[in-house]
Amino acid sequence: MERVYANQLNESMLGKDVEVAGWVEDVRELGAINFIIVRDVSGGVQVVVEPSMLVSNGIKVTRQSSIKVRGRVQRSRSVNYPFEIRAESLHTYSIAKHPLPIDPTGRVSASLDARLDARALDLRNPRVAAIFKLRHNTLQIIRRFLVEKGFIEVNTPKIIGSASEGGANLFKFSYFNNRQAYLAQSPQLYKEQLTLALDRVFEIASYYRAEKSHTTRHLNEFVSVDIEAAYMDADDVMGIAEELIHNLIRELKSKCSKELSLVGSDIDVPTLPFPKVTYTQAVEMLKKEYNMSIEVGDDLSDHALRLLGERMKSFYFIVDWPTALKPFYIYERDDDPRFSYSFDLQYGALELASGGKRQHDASRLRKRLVEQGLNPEEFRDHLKVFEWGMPPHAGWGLGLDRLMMVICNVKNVREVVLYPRDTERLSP
Ligand code: AMO
Repeated sequence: MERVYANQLNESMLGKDVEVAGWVEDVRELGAINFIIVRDVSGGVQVVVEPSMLVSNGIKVTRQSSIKVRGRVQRSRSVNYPFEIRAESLHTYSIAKHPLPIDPTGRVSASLDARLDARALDLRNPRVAAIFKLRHNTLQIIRRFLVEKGFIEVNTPKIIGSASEGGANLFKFSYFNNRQAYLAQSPQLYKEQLTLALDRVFEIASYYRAEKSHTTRHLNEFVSVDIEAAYMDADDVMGIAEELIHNLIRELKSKCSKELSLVGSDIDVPTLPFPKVTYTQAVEMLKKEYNMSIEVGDDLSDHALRLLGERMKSFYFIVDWPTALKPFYIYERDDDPRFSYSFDLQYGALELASGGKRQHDASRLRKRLVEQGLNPEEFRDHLKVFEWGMPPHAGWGLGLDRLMMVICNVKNVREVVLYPRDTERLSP
């Protein structure tokens, strides 16, 4: 008999025999007649069972045990379940051993740490599962959007021989003879090189940063959506970012309204174009309106971004950052090289993405490496590509985990990552 999922039960199945498989969410023993709620990934179903069915090899079937039920579909009197199954047989695959570390129904609340320690079980909570269904849909929609825009999906190495984002935050390891190796902080150098022949590329992958700080938005391993496109400039790729986010939220709202409401998200489809503030305007605003002691050239601190986020609560870009604050590969503005064709995409105080137009001239790139205290020798393999007819190009990297925080309306990035890695967490 073919397995049906809880959400597939319908009028046409009344009187027919079906089989459902899942876990026991609830048991209500009312003497001669017992009800259990069997839940699977799609939802819950009420099952009427004989008391003897709830014992397997002399052991009582507990909540969360994995079972299969076969029986006839009938109407139910329950307000929550229009149909129920009168069990003809119940097979127990495995008994859940109590006490369990958390209650995945959410009736007994648990700390985020306790939930992460029992993540596989935590995912049986429909609210938590909804986060990861939204994440899955987000990935599907982003992939489709970028492919439609002519981008080719690529996979670049995560074990690399030179820093992609400069010296800080690198995970180093010694394994390869006479050669220091690193875990990739981003696909930056490769995605740029690939524009030479493939024109438009994107990659969705995990990256690694030795972040020492323990915040609600930093992890040591995070997923980034990266794009890079030949013959585009910063404005072009900002346009792609805002269109992507606009389409994504619109599609999620139409396809995943159930999941959005389960996670308590009421995100609106943002209007296009997203507002743009130049870095210099942001600094002036912070000085004048918030009396902050900040000068042009200073980085925007968390505090500064929080103040800006109070005024700009949704998506907006901060553009034209000082060249010195941006990595070596960013292109200086033609009209004033102290500033660059760069941007950060913000959601209120939260940085979601950064990007810009890239330096495509080999000698200027070499000069920028030196200015940033990096050794051009270590970038020899990268620099030589720039002597093979490099096109002008631009791109961005969008933190998927942070984007999911915004979509799911959660404050801690760990909520939207299955098995987060941070200075305090290496398992499960
Ligand atoms: P950047 O370093 O700003 O840019 O990273 C891009 C985006 O990745 C996310 N992010 C993180 N998310 C969680 N934990 C972290 N430790 C973490 N670090 C970064 C953020 C951030 O905006 N190569 C450039 C992008 C480009 O220019 O194309 C880069 O990596 O959402």
